[in-house]
Formats: sequence, C-alpha cells, structure tokens
Amino acid sequence: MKTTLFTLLFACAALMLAAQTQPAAKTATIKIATSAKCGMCKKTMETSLPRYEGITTVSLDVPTKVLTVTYNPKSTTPEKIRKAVNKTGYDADGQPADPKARDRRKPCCRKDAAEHRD
Ligand SMILES: [Cu+2]
Repeated sequence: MKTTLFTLLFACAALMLAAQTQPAAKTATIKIATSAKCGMCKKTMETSLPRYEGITTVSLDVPTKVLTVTYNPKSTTPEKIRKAVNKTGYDADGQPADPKARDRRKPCCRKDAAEHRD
C-alpha cells in the first residue's frame, strides 16, 4: 500500500515536471488585412507565401480579404510576413504592396481594380 502511494506521488511529480518543461508553442498565428480581390489572389498568396521561411500555412478569406498565417516564431516575424505579402503584390495591414510585384499581378487583382469575386 505504501509503495502504491509512493508510486502515485512519484508519477504526479513527474507529470508536473513534464508540464513545466514543455516547450512553448511551435507555431503562432496572425491575421493580416490585405488588398486581395478574388480567388486568383487567394491562389497566388496561398501558393507563394509558404515558400518564405517560417511560414507554415496560409489561408485567405476572400470576402473579408483577411489572410490567416501560421508561422514558426523562431524562423520569422509578423513584420517579415507582411513584407512577404507586399512582395507578392498586395498591401498588408496598410503597408503598401511592392509596385513591381503588384504590376505582375493581373489587372483584376490590383488594388484599384473593381470589386469582384471570381
Ligand atoms: Cu485576384
């Protein structure tokens, strides 16, 4: 009986220690307001952005133009991610798109294009 109790206590202590030493979350998530227009923009961002170091997943919600990015905080930062969005040709949280990159997008995907969703 005494041994069982001791084992139980030991197990508890080990569990607590394990919980304490668990590393911080490996991924973080940010939402970025973009100047995206349509499904083509979605495709462009979702295929281009994961090529940048530290970016894990990218998902654009076309109706709200909000880009959700999960990333490894050890490899990249929100600033770098916004820059990557700019280099893809889109504004990110009001930070303007790289002009050359923007001009590579189809006219319908540029910020001044008419609203459309196809
Ligand atoms: Cu587009």
